[in-house]
Amino acid sequence: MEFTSDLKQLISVPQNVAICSHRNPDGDAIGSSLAMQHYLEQYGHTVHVLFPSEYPEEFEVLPGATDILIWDIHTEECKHVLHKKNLFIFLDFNAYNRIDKMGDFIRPLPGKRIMIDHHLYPEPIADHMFSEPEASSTCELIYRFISGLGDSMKISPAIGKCLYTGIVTDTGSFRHATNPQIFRIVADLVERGLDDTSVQDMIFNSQKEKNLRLLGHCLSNRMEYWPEYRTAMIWLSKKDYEQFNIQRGDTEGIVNYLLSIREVKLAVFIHNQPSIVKLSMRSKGDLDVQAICRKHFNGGGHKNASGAYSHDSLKATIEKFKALLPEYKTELLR
Ligand SMILES: [Mn+2]
Repeated sequence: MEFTSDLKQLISVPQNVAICSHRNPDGDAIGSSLAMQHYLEQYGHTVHVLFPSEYPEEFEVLPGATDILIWDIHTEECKHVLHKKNLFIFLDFNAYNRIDKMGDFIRPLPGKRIMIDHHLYPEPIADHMFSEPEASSTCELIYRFISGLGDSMKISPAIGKCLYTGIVTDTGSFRHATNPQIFRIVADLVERGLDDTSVQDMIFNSQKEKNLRLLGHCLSNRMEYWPEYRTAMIWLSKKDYEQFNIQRGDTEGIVNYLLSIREVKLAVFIHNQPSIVKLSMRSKGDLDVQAICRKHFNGGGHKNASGAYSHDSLKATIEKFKALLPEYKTELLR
């Protein structure tokens, strides 16, 4: 990371800052946003964190989480707050369309912009762009941003907790997208007072009973496996959504269970939302699901974890997915 004097000036002189992250914020979005907030507040900045939509309930114990403004819920307050900002920091996304209507609102506003992100194909949406698709998480980049500015001593236990949340969630507990640096970073966070066990409990031991029952239903009744293509699928219908009273976030992580089958290389979770059908794909090794999502289902993300959608019916989407498998047979069996 390289820091211009203009950027150093922006950080060290108090500004009125909006930190924004993407729709359906995950652990990395919320962790990086709150860590950045706690860092900037030490310089006397006035900071608000704004998300287009709600974050999963388990993250509400992170320091500062309950003060986050949600565009879908507090639209007028968000507009009021955003009008006063002179610095916008975009974290864990790299195109205005990832923040929907909030993006349309921010785009014409004056003020400087900083982007820190690890997704592919960034759009030129900021004056200062830190785009590193090789990074494990935006939280890793925030750590490097703070320490690169010579402020390691400002990394408090609270900041450590937020950063560790994003690192653990985006690497699937250090199972993918890792690098040597990430282990050093975590060691440093622990030395700076991070209570890592409490983060693990927050993420992994905070399930509701109904979610465990839903998982059981998915694995028993909604799973298909095609060993000839080393591919497995779980699907959920609108009826399933009603029967299990599925809310936002309840299906998070279900797709990963498919990868726990030794032979599986490609995993897909296909579920029926009110107006569209959504697909979440995961892969092992070199299989690039980002390319599959992009080419066939208007989606994208990362090589081993991507999302997409379809305007076809659930049944037609499943059929389309199945029909694609022969095209990727060589890669799947490699
Ligand atoms: Mn991320």
